[in-house]
Amino acid sequence: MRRLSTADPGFGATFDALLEEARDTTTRVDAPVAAIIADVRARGDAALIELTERFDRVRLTPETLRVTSAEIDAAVAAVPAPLAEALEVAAGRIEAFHAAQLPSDLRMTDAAGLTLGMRWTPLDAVGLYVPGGKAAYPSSVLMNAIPARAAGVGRIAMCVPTPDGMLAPLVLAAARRAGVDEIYRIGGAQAVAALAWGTATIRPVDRIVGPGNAYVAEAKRQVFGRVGIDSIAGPSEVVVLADGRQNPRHVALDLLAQAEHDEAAQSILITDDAAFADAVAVAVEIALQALPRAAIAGASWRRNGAIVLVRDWDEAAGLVDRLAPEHLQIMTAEPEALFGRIRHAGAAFLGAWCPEAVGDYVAGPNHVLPTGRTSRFASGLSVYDFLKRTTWVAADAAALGRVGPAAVALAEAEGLQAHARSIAIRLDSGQPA
Ligand code: HSO
Ligand code: ZN
Repeated sequence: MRRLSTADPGFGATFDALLEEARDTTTRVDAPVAAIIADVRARGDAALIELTERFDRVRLTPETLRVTSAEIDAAVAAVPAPLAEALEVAAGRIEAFHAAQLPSDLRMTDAAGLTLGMRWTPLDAVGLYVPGGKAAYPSSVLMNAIPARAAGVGRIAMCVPTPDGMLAPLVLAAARRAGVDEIYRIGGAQAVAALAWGTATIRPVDRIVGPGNAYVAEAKRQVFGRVGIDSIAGPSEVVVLADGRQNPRHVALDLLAQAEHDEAAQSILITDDAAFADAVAVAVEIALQALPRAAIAGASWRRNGAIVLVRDWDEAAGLVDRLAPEHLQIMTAEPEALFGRIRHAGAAFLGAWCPEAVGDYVAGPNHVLPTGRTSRFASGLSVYDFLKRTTWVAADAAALGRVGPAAVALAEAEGLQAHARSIAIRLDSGQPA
């Protein structure tokens, strides 16, 4: 963990170095991924079955590739009631927030008499990748599938690897609650290839979303263009802005909640109170001793963590914009006013009673967010990721008469005579037919 102060003479250079540090150390796997995609394209289900036996030690047939609805029923029944209720609280709240995002179509008639519109249409089919093993987060199933459903996507196909046959019941229960019943027990680059290109048993989709390991991320990159993809998620980040009136033990756990995701995660505290900074540093060490994931959280905190002392909140706001963090927590006297002075963050959590973890599960907004400073130009997952726009124009003879001559002039300047004449012929006749 680094301690920085904006009052230090070398602060500018140290902070620049912090911004530039590459935390994502994933190895390059483009060649093996290209080979897997080519294999799935060439041999379809047979390739999926072979690769799944090799990587997940599971023998499938074309009949057992897909999880049956009886298996999903059994998984739902296996979820203890309190967990099922928690899943319902989360799903209901995520659903309500995403349904509220649905945009309306645009329609306007302008001074020239043209009617202009923009219409939203959901995607036909979406593929959802869910990592297997320990990283199979049921909350992420909800966060990816519910917005697609809310947008009106007709078909959602989910892929989840089942190493040694293991499939968490809560993942299936989350899928069922989110309205996903087309689930395949395949993972890795082969699953992404199947979703993009289709096989005899898996129909192709139009867009693939969901986190995955380096192979999955690279496969998404390679199928991009044939299908749409979401942004490639890097290690998680949080910036906490807290004044000296906050509870250092609360802030310590907020920092560690992010750190426990991944050794490459980054947690940064920005405060205007030096004694508070010391207290949080101590509280982190104490809290670490009681955490089951202390090895991961501790490594993340030591390697990538930072505490930055600022002179005032304006200075803090400037630093946050340069960090453009995935998550921003603001624990000051007037969090909303301070938030108004910050432009770049994937998602913000305002006040002492709003830890980021509440947003990971039950608040309602999405937890799939831009990482690695990309909140400068990117946003979290929403219904917009599952909708597309079609613009439309309607004109009558009078409207064409008003705007047509300008188009003819521009078409002629571009040397495109068919363009020019397709308009001019109508202007000359004064008749649409
Ligand atoms: N904080 C993670 C999401 C997550 N947390 C899933 C718990 N489960 C990235 O936003
Ligand atoms: Zn989290």
